[in-house]
This record gives sequence, C-alpha cells and structure tokens, in this order.
Amino acid sequence: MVFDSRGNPTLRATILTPDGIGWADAPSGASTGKHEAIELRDGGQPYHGKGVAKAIENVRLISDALRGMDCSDQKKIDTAIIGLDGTPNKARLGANATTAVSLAVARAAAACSGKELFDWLCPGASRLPIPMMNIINGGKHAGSGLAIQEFMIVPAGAKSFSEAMQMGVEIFHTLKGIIEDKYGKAATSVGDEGGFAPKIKRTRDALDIIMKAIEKCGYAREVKMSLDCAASSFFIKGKYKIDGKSLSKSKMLEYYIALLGEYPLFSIEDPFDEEDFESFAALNKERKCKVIGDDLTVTNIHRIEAAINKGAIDTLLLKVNQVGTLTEAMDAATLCKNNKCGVVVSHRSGETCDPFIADLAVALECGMIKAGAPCRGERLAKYNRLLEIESLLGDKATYGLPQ
Ligand code: 2PG
Ligand code: MG
Repeated sequence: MVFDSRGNPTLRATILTPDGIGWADAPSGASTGKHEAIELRDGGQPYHGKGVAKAIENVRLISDALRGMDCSDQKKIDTAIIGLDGTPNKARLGANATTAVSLAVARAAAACSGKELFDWLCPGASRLPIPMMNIINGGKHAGSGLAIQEFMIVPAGAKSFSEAMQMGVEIFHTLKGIIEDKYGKAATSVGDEGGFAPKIKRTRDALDIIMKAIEKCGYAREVKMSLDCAASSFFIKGKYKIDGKSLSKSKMLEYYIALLGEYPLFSIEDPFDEEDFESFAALNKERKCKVIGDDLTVTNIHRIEAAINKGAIDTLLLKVNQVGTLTEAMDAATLCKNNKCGVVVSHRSGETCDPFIADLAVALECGMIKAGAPCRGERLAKYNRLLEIESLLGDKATYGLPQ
C-alpha cells in the first residue's frame, strides 16, 4: 500500500524477474464513470472506507497465477489476469489490483530488454504528445463553484514538447497574477489536479481570465483552450445545472455552440451525461472542435464501438484503470486508430509520482496527453518524464498530432 495525491490508499505492485524489476502504482478517479471497471475498496471505518487490504490480497492471488510466466508476453499475462477475475468489469480482483500488476509487468519486461519503457511498448516511437494542462479546476476536483471540471490550455501550435511546456508554465504563472489581482491572494490555492480554484461562478469568467493570460504571454496563435465538462456531475433530474441556470439538453447544446463561437476551443470532453450518446453526436456533427469521450466510453471496447458508430465522439480519453489491464487499453487505442478516432492518454485526479502514462502516450503515438496543471509533483512527474524522453530521442523527436 502507498498513498495517492489525495492521501487515499492505493497499490504499488512490483514484479521480480531474474533479469529485471518492474513496479507501478494504481491511480484513482473522483469523477468516475458509471461503467468503469470496479476499484476495490475495503469499506468500514479505516481510511474512511478507502482501504485496499482486499485488493492487496488479490494481488497475492494474481501473483500465484503469474509466477513463472514470461513477462515479455504482456498479452498472455493480461489474459491470465482477466481469466482469473472472470467478471466483465474486474469486480472480483479489483481494477486497482489488476492495473498495478499489469503496468508493473510492462516495466519489468522493459527492464529485462534494456530498453526505455516507451521504446519497449512501441519500438521506434518518437512522437511527443501535446500537453493538455488543466489550469482552472472545478466540478468534483475543487470548491471553486464552477460546474465544469477542467479548463485546460493546449499548446498545439508549439514546435516541440519542451516549447509547449514553456508556454504552459508561463501562462500558468501569468494566470496566477491575474487571479491575485481580481480575486485576491487567497484565491490562488490549487485543486486536485494543480489548477487554480478561485471562487468563480460562470464558465465564461474562467475562460476570459485564461484567454487574458494566453494573450498577455503572446501565445494567442499557438495556444488554444479545452474543457472537460464531466457533465454527468451537474446533470440533475434531467437538467444541466450550470452558471446559475438549469438547461435542457438542447439548450446545453446551444450553450456549447455559443462558446465555440466565442473562444478558441480545441476540444470538449464529456459535454453531456454519460448515457446520452445522441447529444454527444449532435455536438460532434458541428465539427467545431474535438469531442472527447471519457465517462461515456470508459476505455471499454464495446462502449467505444457504440460511440464511434453513433458519431458521438471523434476522440477517446484513455485511462488504463478504467478497464484494468494494459492490453485492453492498448486494444482500445488500436480500435480508435482503425476508425480514425483520436486518442488522449490521461491521468486520474488521484495520482502518484508514477510517470507510466508519459511513456504510454509516446508509445501509442497519439499526440495528446492530459496530465493536469504544471503544478504538484504527481502532475509534473509525467511532464518531466516527457522532457526526459524528448532529450533521449534528440533529433528523432517529433511533436503533436500524427499526420
Ligand atoms: C477526468 C479525470 C481526470 P477523474 O474526468 O477526465 O482529469 O478525472 O480521475 O476524477 O475521473
Ligand atoms: Mg473526464
């Protein structure tokens, strides 16, 4: 057991082989999708119910099943884990147990091969992703009062990953000054993903101050904004409660279309409730920005297929612990690629300093990663690993969306 960035218990798995060792931590969401794989918690008094003793017991079961297997055969190992679990959603073993083990296996295999993790997962991969940095936190991640969970900056027009990070941190610090001037010094404390969480009620006020910071830094051409609405969290009794209003789904659609006319938005994630494929499709049909599925699709092949067939999304948010094994997550990415659907590799709001997703984003060659603000160690762990990969790749490194 180790603790995550919110001080809740989580698991670290370690795989020992004669030729190398691998470890990995399970992250944990707060605004979880209804259809995600099950995160096993003990319940009861200790840790306010969030203990992971049962999940750790299950790692022992998995360990017995895997002992002696070849760690370079990820698919075979993940298939064994899926078989041992025997449920459609990791309800028996817990996706926190299976995720930690599955990712640790990949690291052990990389260590045995003497390769960097990203290069082990995809030999020759060299594309660094666009960082989607969440610099104002709302929804379930902060007490800001904003209905929308994440306000991101997206330096898609940077020439390299390191240049994108420079833009990101300059905008972050400039935004801090703007918030201080407008809302006072106390307003610059941060939410779960490192973004500021000032008491702002209206979506447009948040977008306006971010826009101001982008312009003040001189990056209006290179940097766009993105939203993760996590709309299921403000969908109450059939209405969207936002900006002091109560909107029907058609009014909510009009609201997004208006925002798209007013601001340079790169993407909108989870704009509607997690069961409402049709409203997603109506927004996606506008072709005004990327429409990303997270709670809608939960990295689950069946839901992704449904979303693609209905035209509900053009991009998937990929989180390994939503499905529980690396192989299943990579299969989800392949399904997207085969259907010209983009992929964003994503952190969770509860993280550790494990930077696995940085390597995964490079290995999937998808060109986008969402890992929070450039603030808080568990968020920077991912961005710093990407800087390291960029310098390891040297002249071979490319940046941004695949051509
Ligand atoms: C999301 C994530 C990560 P959580 O909704 O995309 O930002 O949040 O991990 O709380 O589900
Ligand atoms: Mg989301």
